[in-house]
Amino acid sequence: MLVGIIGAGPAGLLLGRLLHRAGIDAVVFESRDRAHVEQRQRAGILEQATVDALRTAGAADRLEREGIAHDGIDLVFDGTAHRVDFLGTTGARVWIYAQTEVVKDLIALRIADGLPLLFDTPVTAVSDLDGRPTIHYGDQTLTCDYIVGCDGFHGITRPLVPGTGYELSFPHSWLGILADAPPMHHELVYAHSRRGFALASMRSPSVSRMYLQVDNGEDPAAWPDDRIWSELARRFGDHQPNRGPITAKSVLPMRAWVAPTLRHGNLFLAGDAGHIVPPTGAKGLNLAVADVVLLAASLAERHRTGSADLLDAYSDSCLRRVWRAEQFSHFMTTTLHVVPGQSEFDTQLQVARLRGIVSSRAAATSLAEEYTGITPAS
Ligand code: RFL
Ligand code: PHB
Repeated sequence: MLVGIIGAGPAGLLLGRLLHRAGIDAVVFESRDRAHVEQRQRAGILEQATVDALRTAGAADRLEREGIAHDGIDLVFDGTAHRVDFLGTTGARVWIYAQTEVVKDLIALRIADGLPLLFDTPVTAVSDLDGRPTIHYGDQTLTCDYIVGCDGFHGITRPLVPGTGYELSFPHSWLGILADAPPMHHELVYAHSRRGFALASMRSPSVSRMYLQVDNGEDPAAWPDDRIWSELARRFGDHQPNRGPITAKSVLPMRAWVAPTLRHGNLFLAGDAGHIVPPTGAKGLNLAVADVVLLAASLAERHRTGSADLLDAYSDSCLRRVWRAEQFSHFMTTTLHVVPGQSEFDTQLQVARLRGIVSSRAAATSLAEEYTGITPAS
């Protein structure tokens, strides 16, 4: 069996690794160069199931050494911090280990194994999806048994499944920064304030990753470092950021989108090609990993036994989990952000909802289950 994988993000790289361990050949195509793929700043939080998948794939050696376990988060509202205990309520935790590092680890393994990974090679088209599907790149083609679109939200495969997707845009964006400064707290801090949302995350004991709600279309150039630090300071209440040199600054729009199906003939979609969530729930990377774990098992069953039962169930199984994650990400986003022109009534409802979470063990447990990803998909 030969599988053509389009995209060397976490989805494509992990799928390639899992297929290799199941004795299935794959070629991974990536439009960008290696340095670009390894340096693109993205997710930071791994669920336990994601860590387990990387361990099973034999790709967690550095993660075991450098990953930082988090047993809860702080929620700030009305200027006061309240802890939500994940470990105590659910027995589950999450891990800080940047997506850049997951990607570097998977690329290094694929290269060490001598397996095909073609950088600077954009796939321009795919054809014959109902027969022997074919990948077109440069002036060449590769005919496969299956093609998997792991080419993200801006790739070429997302529009190829039948039907139109389901979309929601939010009336705000995030300004994300990296700073050479110790994290302001040992766990993540999600802050609701009348000036808008803020999030304090981290990449290491000496590097902070922080996000600030800004208007859509905001220019990062309008945010000199001093303005960022003073705005963060106003939004975090009890906690105060440690200042340091800002080494990266970008504005990210917030959107949700779900494909109607993750399959068209012998083309499957996985990761951001099939669905995106607003980042407030920290779900995107974890969903991408869950997709390819299931897809690899389904292709392996097809390869080993000839049965297509798991492959036929792949899209529905994934989309059930995706919609649960959309629901949680939407809840976190709408509870914590202040939309332009929001009434005081709505702000009071948000604060009451947050107070409800931190004052009820049942409500806190529910948030912890959703955040750590231990809720069953169905
Ligand atoms: P990716 O990572 O976008 O990779 C797709 C790859 O496909 C390549 N490509 C092509 N290659 C060949 N031919 C073509 N025609 C191609 N078109 C595109 C691209 O160059 C790229 O290398 O998708 P993948 O693998 O599905 O991974 C998804 C994750 O990257 C994404 O869901 C997360 O980053 C989302 N996300 C978060 N997820 C979490 O689980 N936890 C978090 O804490 C979290 N934080 C975040 C996030 C995303 C963010 N941004 C930038 C939207 C924080 C942010 C700020
Ligand atoms: C991150 O560390 O980049 C991060 C963490 C939690 C989120 C989103 C992003 O909800």
